[in-house]
Amino acid sequence: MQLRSGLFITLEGGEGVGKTTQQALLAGRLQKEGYTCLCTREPGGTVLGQKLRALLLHGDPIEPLAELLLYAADRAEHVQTRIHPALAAGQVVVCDRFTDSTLAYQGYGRGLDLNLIRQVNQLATGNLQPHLTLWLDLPPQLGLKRACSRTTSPAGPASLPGDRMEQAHLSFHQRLYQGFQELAAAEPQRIVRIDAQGSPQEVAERIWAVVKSRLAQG
Ligand code: Z5A
Repeated sequence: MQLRSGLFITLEGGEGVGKTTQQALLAGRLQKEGYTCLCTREPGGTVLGQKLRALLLHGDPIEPLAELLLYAADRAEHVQTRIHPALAAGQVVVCDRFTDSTLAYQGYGRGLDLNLIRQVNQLATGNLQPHLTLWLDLPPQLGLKRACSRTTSPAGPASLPGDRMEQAHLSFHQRLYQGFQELAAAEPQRIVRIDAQGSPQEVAERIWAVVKSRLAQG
């Protein structure tokens, strides 16, 4: 099934809230319903992005402003070469993290000015905004516990164990959590809170109810 102008969905939240798990479940559900889906992520949704991802998550410490600009470079390449073409082809794009992560991590987490980040986000995206953002709401302690179990999983980690963000102090993750709460409160039309507690299947059903209703709006 093709949508006239595509649908751009982003998954957001702190560490280990289940974004990657839910992205796969949502894509499976969409495909079953006949939609063509692009599953992608930031950072790392392009060849350039994979190189930037390695620098950002596993390289030497980076100054907050330089870090912000590297995320923006990843995003500019990603939007132009992957997201826009998929939307133009009428696909559903499901992206693991996007601009709200920058506000949460570089803004609430690292302390950069939120208005500066908004300007950089606008530049990198050419003002492209997600149609729907699913904020997976899980207390940071629970997310970190899940993330730790993932990094020791025999199935292998989604990102390498103990990356720079995961090693940050709990207070950093609490600031992120507050950030996502404030972002969701400020844009209730776009950002929908999803209770991320319960089994993956239970969370997937909550997500599907929201996506299905969004698809029904055309
Ligand atoms: N970042 C940034 O700073 N600025 C930006 O602008 C952007 C990103 C775009 C990207 O990491 C990093 O980049 C991120 C922010 C920063 N910081 N870090 N680190 P990422 O997105 O690749 O990784 P992550 O955010 O840390 O995600 P994650 O740890 O991969 O978690 P997740 O994708 O949300 O969860 P998961 O992998 O699906 O699940 C984690 C574990 O929990 C796993 O073992 C699952 O099997 C398990 N799980 C999943 N769901 C459940 C439920 N419902 N119950 C129990 N267990 C579950």
